[in-house]
Amino acid sequence: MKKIALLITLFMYTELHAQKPTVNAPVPSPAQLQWQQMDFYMFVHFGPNTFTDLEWGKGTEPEDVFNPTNLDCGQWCRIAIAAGAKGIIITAKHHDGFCLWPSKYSTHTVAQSKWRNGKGDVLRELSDSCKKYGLKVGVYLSPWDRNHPKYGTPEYNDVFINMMKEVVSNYGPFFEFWWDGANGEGPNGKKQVYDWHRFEQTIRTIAPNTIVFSDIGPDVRWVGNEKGIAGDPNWNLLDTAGFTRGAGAPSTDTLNHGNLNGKNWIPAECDVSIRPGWFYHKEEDDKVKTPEELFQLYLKSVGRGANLLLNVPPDREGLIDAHDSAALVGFKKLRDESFYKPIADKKFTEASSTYTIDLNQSQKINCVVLKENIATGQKIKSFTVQLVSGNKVVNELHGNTIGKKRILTFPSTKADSIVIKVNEAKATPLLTDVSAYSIDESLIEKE
Ligand code: FUL
Repeated sequence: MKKIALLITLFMYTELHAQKPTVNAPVPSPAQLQWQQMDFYMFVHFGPNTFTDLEWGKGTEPEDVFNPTNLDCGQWCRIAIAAGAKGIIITAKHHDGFCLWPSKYSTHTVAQSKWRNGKGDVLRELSDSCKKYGLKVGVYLSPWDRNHPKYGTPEYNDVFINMMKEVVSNYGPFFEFWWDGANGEGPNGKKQVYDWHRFEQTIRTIAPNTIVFSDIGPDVRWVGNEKGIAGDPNWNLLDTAGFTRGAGAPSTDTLNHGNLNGKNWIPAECDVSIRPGWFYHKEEDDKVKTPEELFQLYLKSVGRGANLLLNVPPDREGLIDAHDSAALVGFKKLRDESFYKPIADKKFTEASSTYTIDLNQSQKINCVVLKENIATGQKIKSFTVQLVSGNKVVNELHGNTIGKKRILTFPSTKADSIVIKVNEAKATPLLTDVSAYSIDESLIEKE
């Protein structure tokens, strides 16, 4: 028995020790890999709901309701940059069907409103501003449309496809295209049978490098909650066969964790609002998440290998409110102060089952950041971080997956070296980066 155990241990050791990382399919596409490095970007919910105080507009709101008195997408961009966000995704059309651009395929758009005498175009202004400020721009287009007279008939699928083509050709390229899975009733009381197959074919043809989000991808999946929290484990893999978007999606638990042996590379995105609602409501001005709360969300999203899509809704002027911008600047400051000066930062190029980081002297640390080389697949199933002081393990942390980035926080511990042990992996893994920090004790992860 003992011999067998020894042989298995030896086999596992040689499997994992000091080798080149092997490719373990599925792997990310170059566009997904690039998108995964973005970590954090902003969501903007803006439209008639901003003016009616609703979350789901009925689709019957007069177009004139939409009337931002002082719209400035440059302000959104400046705030996004101050927050360290890499891009902005806007609700170009929410469930009420109102288009923030003058669409040829709807009569419920900015062009029918009195705003700027019907000449206003939010999507134009945002895409131009993002270009100017070096931010990426993305678009949310709700397939559910409570206004469009064709909704509930096969012709509506053509309308939706035409709208996709219209926004891509006039305002693209987009880094991300967001398909909301909601499917309710339209103006004639009918639900639409979405032609997802054609929607997918269309977007792949007209925007092959755009990352497409929906509950089940094809490129990015919903994380299964709107709280901004990814699971541990968080696999970038998902099985989609037999599932559909919306009601037919995998369980929220599956979306939260992914599938260990999933057939498709579909990483998670954590969408969450800085306020209780997705749209701006004045009475929520004092309910904006604090920098500390945002930092906790960062640990639970980006810190678990997902991307964070943080919604910051502009007000009726068309500006981001001072409560939100202050919280965002505070959030950035906490990240900067925490991560700008590592106590140790070591890069690795050889795959191994054990990684040792010498801290040179005894140091107080409470945060370790690990990065797995996901270009060859996500492999690590279970790992241990040992904090060592004078050859004694003084603290030991356990985790499941690592993925593109894993941030672990723990009560401050004095250590002179850190040992990372890969306990279980799907194939020979490579940790590319291990860094250690001493962050403000009040910021360590809370349940
Ligand atoms: C949901 C929508 O119903 C909400 O209004 C919001 O847009 C959120 C991001 O997605 O499905």
